[in-house]
Amino acid sequence: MTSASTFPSADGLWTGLRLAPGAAPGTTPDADTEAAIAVAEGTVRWVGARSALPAEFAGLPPHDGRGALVTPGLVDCHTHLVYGGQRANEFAMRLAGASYEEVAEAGGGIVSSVRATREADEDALFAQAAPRLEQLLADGVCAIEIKSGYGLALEHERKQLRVARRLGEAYGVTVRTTFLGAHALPPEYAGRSGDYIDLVCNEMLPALAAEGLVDAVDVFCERIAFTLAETEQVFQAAKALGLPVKLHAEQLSDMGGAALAARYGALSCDHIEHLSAEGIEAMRQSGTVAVLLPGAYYTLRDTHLPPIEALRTAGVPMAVSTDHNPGTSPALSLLLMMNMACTLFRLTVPEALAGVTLHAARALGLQKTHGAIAEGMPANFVLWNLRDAAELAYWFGQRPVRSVVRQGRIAVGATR
Ligand code: DI6
Ligand code: FE
Repeated sequence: MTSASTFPSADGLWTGLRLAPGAAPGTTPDADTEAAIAVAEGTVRWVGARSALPAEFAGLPPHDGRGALVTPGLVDCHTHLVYGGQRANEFAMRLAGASYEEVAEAGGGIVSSVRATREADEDALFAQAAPRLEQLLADGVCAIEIKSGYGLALEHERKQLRVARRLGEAYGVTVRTTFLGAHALPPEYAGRSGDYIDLVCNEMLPALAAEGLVDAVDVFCERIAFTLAETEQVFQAAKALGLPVKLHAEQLSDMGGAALAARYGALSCDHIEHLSAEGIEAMRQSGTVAVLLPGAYYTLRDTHLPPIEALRTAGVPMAVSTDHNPGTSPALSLLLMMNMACTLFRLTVPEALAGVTLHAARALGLQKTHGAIAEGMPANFVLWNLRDAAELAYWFGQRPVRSVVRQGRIAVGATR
């Protein structure tokens, strides 16, 4: 177990750096110009070409970057990291020919993770999620979203969200919690979906929000999950509490979820393989981020591509995330997701990099503190053993991290 408070401070002058394109918006040194970052009290005070460093920072204690490529700390903006058990058996079922929907209808799927999550206590859930978080952090993740949705009852959703908060404290990583009580219908509510949504809206969400456990609210709007009307009911409950919303939208079919979410000013719409032109236009107008989840697309062997070119043309910001979950995306590398976003979805490398930094931060409402290296922001950046930014998406299965500065501390690879 790591204790964040034991990481050394990153305060000082970081030199010998090469900034990846887009890493420090507003500064222009290219990757061949030596860059420097001045950090004081855990905050970036200055970033730019070393030759332009203001004298006031020149005397700070040095950290030699030795030519490392630098990006902002990565942001994994859509995960279901906290759950009990795993579902390799369903992977085997699908290999034998069953579809995701058939597995769900046979009592597997989300509901089997619900059983295992309910059986586990908080410490057990923490112990199971911690090694998964460590894998993601090893790729340079500095902020992560963690959803509930495998408890589907007040006490069990609470357990998941509390574990999410504890993980953030233990590892010194920014965690945004998202309440996904409307992820699946719990077995005890079979045939009573309306009653369950009432419970989500009137009891679970208000109680968990009052406990400070909810940063945003999400719904799985899909044929095998909740309808558009049920989704709107949850959004209204969120709005009444002043909480931002997000949506699992148009993953398996076009439900019109994205346009609804956009009307509620959603931070993001996620998956969106079946997103319509109207959905794109609504997202453009509301400034909603499109979160692409190539790990789920890959695992489900989906062939229906999200409308990347139309999103690009409309200027809708695109983020990329792991969607880490035990059913459809047991992915533990955000770099691998960059590779898949490029290979499967044809994102460019700069798009994929912005997708796991700038736009991912925005999908969490964290754009003031994460996703860029900028004066006044907490110091979150990664030094890579790479020459070229394209290598971030090019290699897969490699772990090229050299050092991670997370929340002003050197969480990996102290260099002094
Ligand atoms: N969409 C997904 O891909 C996951 N949840 C969701 O709403 C699947 C979750 C699971 O199968 O456990
Ligand atoms: Fe998901």
